[in-house]
Amino acid sequence: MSLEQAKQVAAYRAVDEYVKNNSIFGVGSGSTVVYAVQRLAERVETENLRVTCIPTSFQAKQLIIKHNLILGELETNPEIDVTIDGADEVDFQMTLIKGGGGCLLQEKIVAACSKTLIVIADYTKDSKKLGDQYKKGIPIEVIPMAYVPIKNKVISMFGGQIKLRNAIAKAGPVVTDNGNFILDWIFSDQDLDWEVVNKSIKMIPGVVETGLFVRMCKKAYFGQPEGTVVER
Ligand code: ABF
Repeated sequence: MSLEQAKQVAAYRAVDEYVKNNSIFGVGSGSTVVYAVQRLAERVETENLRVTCIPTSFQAKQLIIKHNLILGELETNPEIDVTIDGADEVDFQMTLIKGGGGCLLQEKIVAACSKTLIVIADYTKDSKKLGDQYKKGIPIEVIPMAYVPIKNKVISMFGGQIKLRNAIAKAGPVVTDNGNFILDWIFSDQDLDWEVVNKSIKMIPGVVETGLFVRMCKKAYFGQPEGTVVER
């Protein structure tokens, strides 16, 4: 089975188990979520479900529109029943690294408004400790004018290295859906207390959000190479 098929089985399983009729559904971002929206569209068609979808990014909004699903917003639907989203890495404590695709801020806002956050991923995202699998570090969304002092502060607090995320070599920094920059923090200590790290980084003026999701995720579905799904 390909990696894409592993993503698909995880996504289908999560949508089948968690999305109910007359519910508000948070739509995550990334390549695995594409399969979740595809499955939701099939179920809406065959089971005549009414599901209002709240996007976590421009990409998610486009997916909802493309599949003719009901597009909602937090202003009118501030309480979400379940959100299904991808992740870059999930550790044994269910701490997530998210934001490899640059959508961490809206993903975290939507997750925080959700009664339940479910992660869907292929087996490469399943990890004992953060950093075992994902080597690109923890994304930190920042106000552009503050990226250098934030970078220095994070390194002085927790060590490691930080890179400003660039769109394409020499084309300039990635700009998020919210007009901010992203720093990728390659941490060197895998035994940090991620809750403390998350809170400490968020206290730095100019930090908008981190890609660390601590105690937010209820369950993860990992699609396996042989086509099964492992749940955590
Ligand atoms: C989003 O998509 C991000 O938080 C994460 O970076 C990424 C997961 O990617 P994929 O599903 O493409 O592997 O959920």
